[in-house]
Amino acid sequence: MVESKNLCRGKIPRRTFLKGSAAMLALGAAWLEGGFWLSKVTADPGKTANEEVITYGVCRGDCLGHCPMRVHVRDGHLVKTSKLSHPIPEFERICQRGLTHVQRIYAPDRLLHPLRRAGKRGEGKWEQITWEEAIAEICTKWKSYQQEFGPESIAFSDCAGNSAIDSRPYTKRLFNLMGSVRIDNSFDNSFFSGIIDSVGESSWSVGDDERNLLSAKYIFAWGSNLTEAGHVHYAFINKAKDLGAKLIVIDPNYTIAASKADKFVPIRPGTDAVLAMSMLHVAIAEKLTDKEMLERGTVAPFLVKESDGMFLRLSDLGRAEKGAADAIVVRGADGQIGLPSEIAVPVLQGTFEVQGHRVTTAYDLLVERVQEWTPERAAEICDIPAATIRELARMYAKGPTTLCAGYGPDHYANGQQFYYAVMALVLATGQIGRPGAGLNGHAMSSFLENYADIDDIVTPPDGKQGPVINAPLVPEAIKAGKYGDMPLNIKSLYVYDQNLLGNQTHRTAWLEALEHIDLFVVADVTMNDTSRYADIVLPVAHYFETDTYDMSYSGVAVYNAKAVEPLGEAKGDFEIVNMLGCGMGMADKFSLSRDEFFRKALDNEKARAVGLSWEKLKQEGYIYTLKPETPIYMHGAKYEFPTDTKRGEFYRENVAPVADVGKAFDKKREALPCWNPPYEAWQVDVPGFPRSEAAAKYPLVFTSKRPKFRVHTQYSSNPWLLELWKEPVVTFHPHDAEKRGIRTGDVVKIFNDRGYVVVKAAINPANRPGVLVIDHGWQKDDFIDGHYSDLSSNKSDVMVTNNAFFDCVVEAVKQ
Ligand SMILES: Nc1nc2c(c(=O)[nH]1)N[C@H]1C(S)=C(S)[C@@H](COP(=O)(O)OP(=O)(O)OC[C@H]3O[C@@H](n4cnc5c(=O)[nH]c(N)nc54)[C@H](O)[C@@H]3O)O[C@H]1N2
Ligand SMILES: Nc1nc2c(c(=O)[nH]1)N[C@H]1C(S)=C(S)[C@@H](COP(=O)(O)OP(=O)(O)OC[C@H]3O[C@@H](n4cnc5c(=O)[nH]c(N)nc54)[C@H](O)[C@@H]3O)O[C@H]1N2
Ligand SMILES: [Mo]
Repeated sequence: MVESKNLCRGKIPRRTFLKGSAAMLALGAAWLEGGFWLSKVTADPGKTANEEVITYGVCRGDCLGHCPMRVHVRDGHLVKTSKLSHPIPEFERICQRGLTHVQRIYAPDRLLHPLRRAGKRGEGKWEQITWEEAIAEICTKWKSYQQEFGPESIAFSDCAGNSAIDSRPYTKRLFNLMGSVRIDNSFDNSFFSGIIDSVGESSWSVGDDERNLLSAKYIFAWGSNLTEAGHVHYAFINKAKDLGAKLIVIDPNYTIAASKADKFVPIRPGTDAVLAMSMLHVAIAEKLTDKEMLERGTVAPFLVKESDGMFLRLSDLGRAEKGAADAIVVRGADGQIGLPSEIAVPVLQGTFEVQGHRVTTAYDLLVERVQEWTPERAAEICDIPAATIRELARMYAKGPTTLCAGYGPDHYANGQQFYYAVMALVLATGQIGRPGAGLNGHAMSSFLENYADIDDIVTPPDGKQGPVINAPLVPEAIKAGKYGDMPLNIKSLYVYDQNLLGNQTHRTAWLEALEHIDLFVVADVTMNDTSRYADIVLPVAHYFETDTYDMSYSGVAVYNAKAVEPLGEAKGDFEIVNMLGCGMGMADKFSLSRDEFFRKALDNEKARAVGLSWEKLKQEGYIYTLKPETPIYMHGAKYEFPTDTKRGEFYRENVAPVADVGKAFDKKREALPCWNPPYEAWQVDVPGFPRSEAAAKYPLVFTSKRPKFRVHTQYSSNPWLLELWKEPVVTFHPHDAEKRGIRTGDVVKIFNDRGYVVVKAAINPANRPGVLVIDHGWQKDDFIDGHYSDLSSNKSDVMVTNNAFFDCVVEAVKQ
C-alpha cells in the first residue's frame, strides 16, 4: 500500500512503496502501513442531498489570524467554509488556507483510530487498538513510571495546533494534577522576553489593536514577513499606506513586503540589536528623544545604585521597611529625593551621592551604553551605510511610528538582544501609547480578549505543578538523566498540538533522546513527522468536529458548533484528557462535560461585561465584542505600562536567565541593551568580532520563511494548496549559486556537522548573498532525503533559552 499523503502530490514516496506492499502481502490485514488513517467518506444513501446547514467556527493553528468563519454542511459532510462578515472591513477576512478546510477534514493523512506501533519506531507499521486498550496501556505504564521514578518521569509538550480552551489549556489540567514535566516549546521566547520585560503584556499579547496602524506615518517592518506570515493582517498595512504611511522594511532579504516598501534596508543577519542601539544613539545625539515619556513613562529617572545595580528605594534612605510599601525614588533638579508623585520634574541624567549611596539615573546608563554605537561603527557590523542609520533614526523619532517586529531576529542565539534594544528605542523616542505609535502587525498586534477564565481548572489548587524545561535543553537532559543538578528520569513523552519532530531544532538530537524514552504518545489529527515515531497514536478530531468556543483575533466570540461527527474514532483533546485523567485514578477530577466546562469558563465578570455566556453564544452563534470604548492602543497610554514598575523598563534591575541552569552571566551587562554576534551565523571579520569558527567551515547561513500555503506543517498535504506550491525549494543568491555551479531546478545537498537535507534549488536575486532561504513547514517525506530540521542547532544564549532556527551555517553541493 502506498502512503496516500504522497500520492496526492503525484509522486511515489521513496521509502515506503515497496516496504508497504511487502507488508500487505506478508501479514494481510493484521497491520497495514499507512492504512489505518485513510479516510473513507461515503454519503449516507438514505438521505436527501442538498439541504445546507451553516454553523460557525474559528480557524486555528498559529498563523496569528484566528479568523471566524461559516462552516457549511450537507448530509453530515463539511462541504465548504466561507468568511463571516465583520462590521470593520479590514477585519473581515478568510485566506486560501481557511477556504480549504474541507480538504483538511477529509485529508488522507487523518488519523482515524488509536494505533500501537508494530514495527521499529518511525517505520510506519501499526496495529489498530481500541480506545480502552490505548488508555489502559498508557495509564498502566505511567503509573509504573511514577512509582519507580517519580512524577517527573512523564513529560508533556505542546504548541501551535489548537489553542482553544478545550484543547491545549485543558490538557494542562492533566499534567498539573499529575505533577509531570512541562516542556516549554521555546518557540519565539526571545521575542516575548524582550518585549514583555520592557513594556509588559496587554490582555492577550504585546501590542495594539490593528486599527491603530491606520494613524501611523511610519511603519517599520523589522524582521517581519508581513505579506506571507501575516497576510490576513496586511489589509491594515495596505490601508495605512493608502492613507500616507511610509513602509520601511529591515530584512536581509528582499521580501515581498520589501517590494511594497518605501525603503528597504538589507541588514546583515543577527545584527539588529546594533542597528536599534545606533538609531537610539542618533536620537539622543540629535535630541530627538521624548522627554515627557522618559520622565513619566519609563524608568529613566530612577536612580541605580552602583553597589548592587538596584533602584534606590525609600528603605535605602531609612524611610520605609523593605517590602511592599518600599517605593522607588527619583531626584529633583534641586537635589530633593522623593517619590515620583512628589517631584514634578525628575532629573534624567547625572551621578549623585545620596545618603552614602552612589547612584546614576537609569537613563544615563542607557546613554552611556549606546555611546559606542555610532552610526559609523554600527555600519561595519550591520552592513548598512551610516547615513541610512541616521535617516532611519530621524524617521523613527519623528513618528507617529508603529513597530511591526517579526521573529526573524528572534531566530538567532542572540535574539532577545534585538527586542530589548528596539524597545529602548521605542520608549526613548516615545513612539508608543498614542494614535499611530506603538507595536503592531501580525506578530505584535493585540489578540484582543479571550473572555474565558479557566485558571482554577487548568491550575487546580491541589495540583502538583512539575518542573518546566525548555525544549532545546530536553534532549540533553533525557540523555544525561538530569537537568542542571536535578536528577531527571523521563520515561514517557506525551506530545499534542505540536509536530515536534518537524519543528524543533536539531531533530537528530531528539531522535537520539527518544531512544531513552520507553513510551512515546502522540495525540494529533494527522499522521506526520512526530506521530509516525510514536509508540501509541491517539487520533484527535478536527476542531469543526467538536463543540467548542473560540475567540477570533478580530473580536468575535464564536460558538464553534460540532458541524460534523468526528471521522473514524477520533475524539477531541477534552475527551482524551478526561479518559486519561480517569485512567490515572482521578475520575472525580475529570468528570466535567464539555457543556459544563464551557459554561463555567464563560461565567465571569469580564465575559458578562460584553454580554457573553455559553448559553447566549449557543443561541446566537457568534457575538461581536468590540465596543467603541474598547481601547485601541495597549501600552503607554497616559504613560502607563503593565510592568512591575508601571513604567517602560529599558533597565532591568532583576535581570536573570529565563532557564536558570546555574550558568554564569554578567548582570551589569545584561541589565541594559547589549549585543554579541550570533553563535554560528557570523560570517565576517569585523574588528573586535572575528568570524565564527563554524562559518569558516560552513559559509552559508541557512534560514527559512513562512509560506502563505501552510501554517508550520499544517495544510502540508492539502491538494488545493499543493497545486500552488508543490515541493520545498531552497533559494540561493546568484553569486552563491554560480560559485557552486548550481542552477534553478538542480537537486542540492545542504549539510553541516549535524545533518543534511536534499532538495531542489532555485536562484533568487532577492536573497542576501551568503544567505539560503527555504520555505518553512515541509516534512520528512517532502524532502528528497534528510530533513531541514536536522541542520539547525539547539544552542541558545544563557539569558533566554530559545530555538534559534537561523543561527545555523551550512555548505551546499549540487547532487
Ligand atoms: N526551520 C524552522 N522551524 C521552525 C520555525 C522556523 O521559522 N523555521 N518556526 C518555529 C515556530 S516560531 C513555531 S511557533 C513552531 C510551531 O511548531 P508546531 O507547534 O509543531 O507547529 P505545527 O506544525 O502547526 O504543529 C501543530 C500540530 O498540532 C496538530 N493539531 C491541530 N489541531 C489539533 C488539536 O485540536 N489537537 C491536537 N492534539 N493536535 C492538533 C496539527 O495536526 C499539527 O501536527 O515551529 C517552529 N519551527
Ligand atoms: N502563513 C503562515 N503564517 C504564519 C505562520 C506560518 O507558519 N505560516 N507562523 C506564525 C508564527 S508561529 C510566527 S512565529 C510568525 C512568524 O512571523 P515572521 O517572523 O514575520 O515570519 P518569517 O517568515 O519567519 O519571517 C522572518 C523574516 O525575518 C527575516 N530575517 C531573517 N534573518 C533576519 C535578521 O537577522 N534580521 C532581520 N531584520 N530579519 C531577518 C526573513 O528574511 C523573513 O523575512 O508567523 C505566523 N504566521
Ligand atoms: Mo511561532
